[in-house]
Amino acid sequence: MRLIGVNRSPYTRRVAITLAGYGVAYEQRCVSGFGNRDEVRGHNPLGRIPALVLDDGETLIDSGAIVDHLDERYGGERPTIPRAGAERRAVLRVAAMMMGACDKGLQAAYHRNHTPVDKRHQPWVDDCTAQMAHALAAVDAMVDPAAPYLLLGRLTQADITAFVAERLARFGLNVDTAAQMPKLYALARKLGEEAAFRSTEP
Ligand SMILES: N[C@@H](CCC(=O)N[C@@H](CS)C(=O)NCC(=O)O)C(=O)O
Repeated sequence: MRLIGVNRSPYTRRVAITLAGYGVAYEQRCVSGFGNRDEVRGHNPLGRIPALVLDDGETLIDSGAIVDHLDERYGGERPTIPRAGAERRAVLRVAAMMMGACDKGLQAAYHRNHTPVDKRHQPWVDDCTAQMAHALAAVDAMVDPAAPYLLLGRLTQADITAFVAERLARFGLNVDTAAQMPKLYALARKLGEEAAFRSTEP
């Protein structure tokens, strides 16, 4: 199995953490959508990472679809997204917020990185960053500092997506998460010490 993408991408890291959490052996090809467009398009016509090339050659694209497959294949009774019911809806709600937060954060970063200085529109960057910050604050409010994980007392995609979104906000957009979302910041630091998170550090 080969993971296509660099772990500084929150979506790729999400998949890498999920693979590591399940103890699945995989190789990784560290390419980025912008830096290695042609190679990435060979796996995903959209030119985006991550992609996951399975052992039989089938290629999966988009972190959500990849995680869905990993849960089906390796999740057993404890998939990272529960299979049905209220628990599934709760995890999907957090994951949707956190992946959406990453989308907004990257829109701001792409604008900053790909727009000539005289064409930059700071209100747009500020609006994207505010959307990301509001979503992170909503998840911060859900954190119980006494609990090891956000939901269900075990690692789910709620934690994994919150972790990657917090990191993108902190390191990619200079959001002071320690001050603005202190419980989420503390949870992310705690998760960062777990093997699946540590071993996928970019
Ligand atoms: N919804 C996708 C988003 C993937 C995505 O936006 N990846 C970024 C890297 S962080 C990318 O490849 N961007 C290049 C581009 O959009 O051209 C997922 O969850 O996998």
